[in-house]
Amino acid sequence: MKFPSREGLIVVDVQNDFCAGGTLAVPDAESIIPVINTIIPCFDAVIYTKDWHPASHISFSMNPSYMDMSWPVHCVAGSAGAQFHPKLRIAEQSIIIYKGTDPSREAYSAFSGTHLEDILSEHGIRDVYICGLATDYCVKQTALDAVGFQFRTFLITDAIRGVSEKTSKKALRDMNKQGISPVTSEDLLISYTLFP
Ligand code: VGL
Ligand code: ZN
Repeated sequence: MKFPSREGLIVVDVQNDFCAGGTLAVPDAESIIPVINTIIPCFDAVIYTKDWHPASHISFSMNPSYMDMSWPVHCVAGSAGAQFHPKLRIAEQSIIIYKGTDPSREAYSAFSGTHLEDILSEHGIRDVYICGLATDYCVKQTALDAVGFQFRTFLITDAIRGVSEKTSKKALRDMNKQGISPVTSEDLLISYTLFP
């Protein structure tokens, strides 16, 4: 008998510093939170990632240019800016992944320097659905790595927001080229209603 494939949701970096009032606020970031909250029950497992940098992280700059991947100080481990946005629903028995913890290395992907691949495999998850912040950086790299690790990878297009429109458009093209399928929260809710 074939095991059914279990489905995991990866919620990337929905943290205060990436939302309005944060040090690296992504435009319109908060509008994805109610969308994410409604789809959480559709999944067998929910993995939340946190950008979690030491105060001396290599990406931090007093004069950040963004385009060269230098950023203002953000998501310092343990700080208020690194906490989840207070409106984000945290599923019961959720898994939290901390990334970017090495001071000398940038790590956009949730698989980079973490045990995420093992955790997904241990939970029997072969299909991963990705949402969160930011489309053009951590969402993109997480999705591309998921494909690289042979997960069937989906992008929830109404539950992501990017730093810039131009780089987000390119990110969507790059992800599409690698076989990442776009879905909407509505698709997920409909199929969950039909096949709970
Ligand atoms: C991110 C820039 C720097 C992200 C994290 O979550 O996309 N972007 N650190
Ligand atoms: Zn970061």
